Amino acid sequence: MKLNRTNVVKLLYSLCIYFTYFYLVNNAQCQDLAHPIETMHELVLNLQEQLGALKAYVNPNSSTSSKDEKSYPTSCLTSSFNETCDNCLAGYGWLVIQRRINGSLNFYRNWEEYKQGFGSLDGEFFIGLEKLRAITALEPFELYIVLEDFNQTTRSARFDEFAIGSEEDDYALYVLGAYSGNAGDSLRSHQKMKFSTYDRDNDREFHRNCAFLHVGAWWYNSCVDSNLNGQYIEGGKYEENLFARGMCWRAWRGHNYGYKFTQMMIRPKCRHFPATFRSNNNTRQHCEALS
Ligand SMILES: *[C@@H]1O[C@H](CO)[C@@H](O)[C@H](O)[C@H]1NC(C)=O
Ligand SMILES: *[C@@H]1O[C@H](CO)[C@@H](O)[C@H](O)[C@H]1NC(C)=O
Ligand SMILES: *[C@@H]1O[C@H](CO)[C@@H](O)[C@H](O)[C@H]1NC(C)=O
Ligand SMILES: *[C@@H]1O[C@H](CO)[C@@H](O)[C@H](O)[C@H]1NC(C)=O
Ligand SMILES: *[C@@H]1O[C@H](CO)[C@@H](O)[C@H](O)[C@H]1NC(C)=O
Ligand SMILES: [Ca+2]
Repeated sequence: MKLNRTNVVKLLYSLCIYFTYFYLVNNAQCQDLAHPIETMHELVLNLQEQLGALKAYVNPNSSTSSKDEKSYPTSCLTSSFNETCDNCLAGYGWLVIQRRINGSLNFYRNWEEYKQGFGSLDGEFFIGLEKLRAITALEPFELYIVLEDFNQTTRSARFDEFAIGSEEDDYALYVLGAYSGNAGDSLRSHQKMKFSTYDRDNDREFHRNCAFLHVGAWWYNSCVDSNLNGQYIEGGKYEENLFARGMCWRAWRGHNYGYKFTQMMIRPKCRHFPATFRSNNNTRQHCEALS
């Protein structure tokens, strides 16, 4: 995109719509905004693209929008990114943002990698904090976490609102709505915490580095009730001296158990999703059998 007069006008116009939109959302939480939101979604994504181009124009060497950047999807409503969309475990329209299946991918990574995202969409991956921020800023989202242990039991935790801050806020977990589910709420103590990686210590532990200590990356407090980006530990149970270094979720199996499968998913809150016959049997085995 060239920085000419038309484009600048377009940009300002988009900005104007952007802020009007935020005003709307903040003032009418979940009234029927589905249609305007759909339109805004497009506009905002468009705007982000234009801003990227503008940045590249102003300072060509700082270009962050590299060509080899992975095109992780932003929505499961209009597109057919079927591998990152889950329509079975918890009903329709869930965008998968994190998945662990078999420990084949290293999740002990630095800030930049967590910012950009890593892994492959059909296996283990993390979608990236920058993308997660951009998506959850668009409208209210809910979060659904699926955990499966090594005994083939599945449990879940759902939060009726979820959003993270920008990089200036270190992607803090600043919105975490009401919990429901049967895995217990092991995210609450991480609410309002900033994201930390081993090379970016934003936790509340003064003298120690939680990401380093728990071999992961998370919204560490001081330090953990959950650690889903921790080490993948075959068999689940691990020794006490490895305290909470696995992918633990304290409220279900405690600090010293790592799950076989985890999946974090988000979905826009203010939509009318079709009811689904699949949603009342939320095990991975069941979903695989259906597909
Ligand atoms: C951009 O990088 C190139 C090569 O590294 C350099 O020659 C050029 O001066 C830089 N331009 C700016 C605006 O920093
Ligand atoms: C995704 O969709 C494509 C084409 O619609 C299909 O070939 C592919 O098998 C699907 N992948 C999965 C994992 O469902
Ligand atoms: C882990 O799962 C991925 C995706 O299904 C697969 O490609 C890979 O081969 C698996 N690795 C191991 C060690 O089982
Ligand atoms: C899980 O499975 C193991 C081995 O089959 C068994 O020893 C253990 O009691 C089971 N735990 C639970 C909580 O079901
Ligand atoms: C749930 O899934 C299991 C495993 O596939 C299956 O045996 C069971 O019949 C399903 N239950 C319902 C209510 O669909
Ligand atoms: Ca610290």
